[in-house]
Amino acid sequence: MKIALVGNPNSGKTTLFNELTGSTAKVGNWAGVTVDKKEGTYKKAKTPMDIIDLPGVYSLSPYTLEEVIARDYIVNEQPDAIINIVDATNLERNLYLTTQILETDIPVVIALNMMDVVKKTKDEINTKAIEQKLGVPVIEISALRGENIHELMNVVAALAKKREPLDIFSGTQLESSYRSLVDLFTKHNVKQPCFTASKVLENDEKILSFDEVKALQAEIEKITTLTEDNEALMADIRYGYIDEQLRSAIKKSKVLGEMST
Ligand code: BGO
Repeated sequence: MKIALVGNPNSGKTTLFNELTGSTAKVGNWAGVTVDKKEGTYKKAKTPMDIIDLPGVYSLSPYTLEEVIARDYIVNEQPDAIINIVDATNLERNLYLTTQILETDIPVVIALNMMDVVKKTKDEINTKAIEQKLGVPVIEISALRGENIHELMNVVAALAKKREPLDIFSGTQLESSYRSLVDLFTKHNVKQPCFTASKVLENDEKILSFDEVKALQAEIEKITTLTEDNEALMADIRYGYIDEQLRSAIKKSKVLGEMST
């Protein structure tokens, strides 16, 4: 089983990777670039799992080398599962990446890290509510303290082969374009049609330049007009979704709530 670790910089990805792989870890480079590629094996499962640590990213946009490496790996290499490590002390920001990962059909477990810090601040996170809203397991961990790691990996081992992609577009002004693009890409066997549709709506030039997408340019233009405003509009839709769906699952302690306003 091939498992990819994906998360924001500073979410605790290296700490979790080291905890999972120990002395099996090997560091190389991603092909042709000087970005670290770390791989290792989690040996404590019934069947050992290959763990690959993708570069820390805030988004699956095409702007940084790290983002391109992460998303090319997810779309082209199709890992068996993704562990999306999320910093629980900075949930809304981290979930921006999560919504993009969930637009693929790859099985995902969210590892809600830094729970030792959250418990100290007395913030409340309703993990079950997040699971229900996002449709994937959410496991509270502390990578630093090695807490709940085995439970996390048991859940990873039990994941199904495919997952319904997340749909953040219901009721938004891009809903009908999104649905038409998904239909178009599905019909033409484009990889990860939902993720690709969402990236096209972001006016993502790298995705638009892929041969399989470029070949459909005329049909895409019939469905939607892409402008420079699309990227900001998509960011609003993503944060709008996070806010609307997950507001009730996160309760900041008074002190922190007051500090953050
Ligand atoms: C420093 N709990 C807590 N409390 N901290 C954690 C946890 C957790 O579950 N997981 C990770 N950290 P990386 P990326 C540091 O390095 O794994 C901490 O970028 C410090 N360093 O220890 O590197 C972890 O790979 C000095 O903290 O993240 C690290 O994703 C003072 O989160 C940081 C304080 O973890 C980032 C912390 C010199």
